[in-house]
Amino acid sequence: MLSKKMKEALNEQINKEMYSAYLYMSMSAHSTNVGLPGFANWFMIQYKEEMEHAMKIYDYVNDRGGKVSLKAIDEPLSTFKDAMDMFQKTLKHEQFITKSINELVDLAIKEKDHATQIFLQWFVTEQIEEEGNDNDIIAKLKLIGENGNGLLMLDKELLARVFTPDTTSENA
Ligand code: OFO
Repeated sequence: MLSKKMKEALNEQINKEMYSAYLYMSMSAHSTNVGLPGFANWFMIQYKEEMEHAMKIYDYVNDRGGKVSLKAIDEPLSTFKDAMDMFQKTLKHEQFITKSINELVDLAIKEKDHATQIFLQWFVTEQIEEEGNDNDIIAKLKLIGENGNGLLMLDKELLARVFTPDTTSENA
């Protein structure tokens, strides 16, 4: 059984993951609109991953006998200066999510909730990958600078990203 505090914090995290999905869906739409199908693909896969994160927590709250309560999802930004702006905002958002996951772990430790501590380890590891991916793409965008050909080459590279469902999830 989850404590009230733990359940509320996990429900908040479901909302943050749903907002993440919404934000990346919006970046995907923007990328399509400015003629960058590879970036659009990358962000759409990111959207799917975030939905998976939300569902992972949703299932966990249910499995532990808690009640999932869904909250309103904030409206995401819909216009961006350029590709660098999208990825800098993505990195900043992921750093916020990492902080939020770390706070959940702190709470699970405080509540002596061992099951939730173990559950959250997957998210701790995932955040290393998420921030790493964003930093890699930001580094490439810095090299590209104002070079249009470079941007189109990176767009082609991002078009190759495929969605790999998480097999550890109940919804996989
Ligand atoms: Fe982007 O990792 Fe979930 O939110």
